[in-house]
Amino acid sequence: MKVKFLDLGQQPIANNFLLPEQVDDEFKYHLTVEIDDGTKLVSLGEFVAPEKMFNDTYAYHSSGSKTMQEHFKKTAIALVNNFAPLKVLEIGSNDGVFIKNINSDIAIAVEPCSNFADLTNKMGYKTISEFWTLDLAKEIRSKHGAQDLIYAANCMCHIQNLSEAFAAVNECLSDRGVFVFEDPSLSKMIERCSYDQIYDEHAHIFSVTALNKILASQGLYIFRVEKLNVHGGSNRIFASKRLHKNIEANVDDIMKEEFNMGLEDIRTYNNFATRVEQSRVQLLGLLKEFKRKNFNIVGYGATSKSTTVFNYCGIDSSLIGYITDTTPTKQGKVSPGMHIPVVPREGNLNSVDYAYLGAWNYEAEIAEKESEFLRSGAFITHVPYVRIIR
Ligand code: DWN
Repeated sequence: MKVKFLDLGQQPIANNFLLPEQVDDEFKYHLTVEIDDGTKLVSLGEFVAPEKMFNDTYAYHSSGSKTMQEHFKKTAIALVNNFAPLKVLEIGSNDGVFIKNINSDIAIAVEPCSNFADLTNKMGYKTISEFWTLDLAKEIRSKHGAQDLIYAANCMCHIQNLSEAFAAVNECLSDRGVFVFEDPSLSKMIERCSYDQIYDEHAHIFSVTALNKILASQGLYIFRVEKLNVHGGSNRIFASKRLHKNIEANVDDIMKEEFNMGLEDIRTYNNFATRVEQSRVQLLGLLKEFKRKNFNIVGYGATSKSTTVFNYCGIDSSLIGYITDTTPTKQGKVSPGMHIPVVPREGNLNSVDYAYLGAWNYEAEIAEKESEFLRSGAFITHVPYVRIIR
C-alpha cells in the first residue's frame, strides 16, 4: 500500500525554462509524495512522461559548478584505481563531466537527452541516446560485452520503473562487475527540510533501506555505502551480482541509522510535511517583509530545486525580480511556472540587497566567489531552516 504524506501542489517541469512566447500553454502536474509501506520506497504520487523532461532541450549541465567537476574527477580516478575495470558504462552521462575522466577506449555511455549525447559522442565517447531499459541493456551486452563498472550519478532516482532499471543493470554487468550509483539521500532531505529535492525528475528519493530491498529483488547486493556531501547530502551505493563476501559494516549501520530516525514510520513523514509548510510560511514572510522595506531581492541559481520552492510558495517576480544563472541556455528565458526572468550573473548583483540562493548546495563555492557581494548584500536560504547568510 502507498501512503501519501506531502502535497506540493500544481508544478511545471522543473527544468523547462521558457521563452516568453511559450508561457501560455505550459504543462503542469500535481506534485505529491508517498511511501510504499512494503519496500519503504519514497516516490512521487504521479509521474511525468520521461520524454517531457529528458529531451534535446534539457537545460541542466552537470559541469556547471567547480564543486561537481572536482567531485566527478575524483570519483572516476578512485573507481578506476579501486576496481580496475576493463569496460565502463555510464548511465545518464549528461555533458560528460564524469566520463571524460575515463579512457574513451574502454567507456561507453547512455544519455537520453540528445543535445548531451551529441556532445559526448563528439568528445569520442560512444553515447547511445536512449532511455535505460532492459532491451537496451541486452543490446549493449550483445554488441559491447558485459561491463565491469556501471556508474550512474543523479540518474537512477530519475527512472520510474526501478525493477526494470536494476534488472537491466544485472543484465549488462559482468560477474566480477560493480554497479556504483549516487543520488540525493532521503535521510538528509528529511533532516535538512530540503523539500526542494522533490520535483518531476526525481521520481524517487532513496533510502539505503529501500534500495537494499529493491536491488536484492533484481539480484544485486549492496556491499558498501559512502555518504557524500554533494547535492545537499547523497549516498553512493556499491552493489554487485553475488552477495559480496565483505559487506562493509557501515551498510548495516546506515540502515540502523535510518530506522532510528524513523524512516519506516509514517509519523516521520507527516512531521516532515508539517515542517515543509512552516518553511513555506517563514520564507514567504521574510521575502514579503524585505519587499515592504523596499529591499531589492533576486534569485541566485535557477535550479530545479527553486522551481519547486517558487511554485509551492507562490513566489513570483513581484518578490524576486530576476534570477541569475551561469547556464547560457537558461539565460533570456523565464523560470518554469512562476516565469521569473533568468539573466547572466555578470552585472546583475550590483544593487541587490538579498539573493535567494536556489543553488544552496554550492553555498561554500558561491560564498567564496561572491565575497564582494557579501560585503553589502546577503543570501537567503530555507535549508536547513529559513535564514540569512552574510
Ligand atoms: O538530479 C539533478 C541534479 C543533480 O541536478 C537534476 N535532476 C537536475 C539538477 O538539479 P538542480 O538544477 O537543482 O542542480 P544544481 O546543480 O543545484 O544547479 C545549479 C544551478 O545554479 C545551475 O543552473 C548552475 C547555477 N549556478 C550559478 O548560476 N552560479 C551554479 C553555481 C555553482 C554558480 O556559481
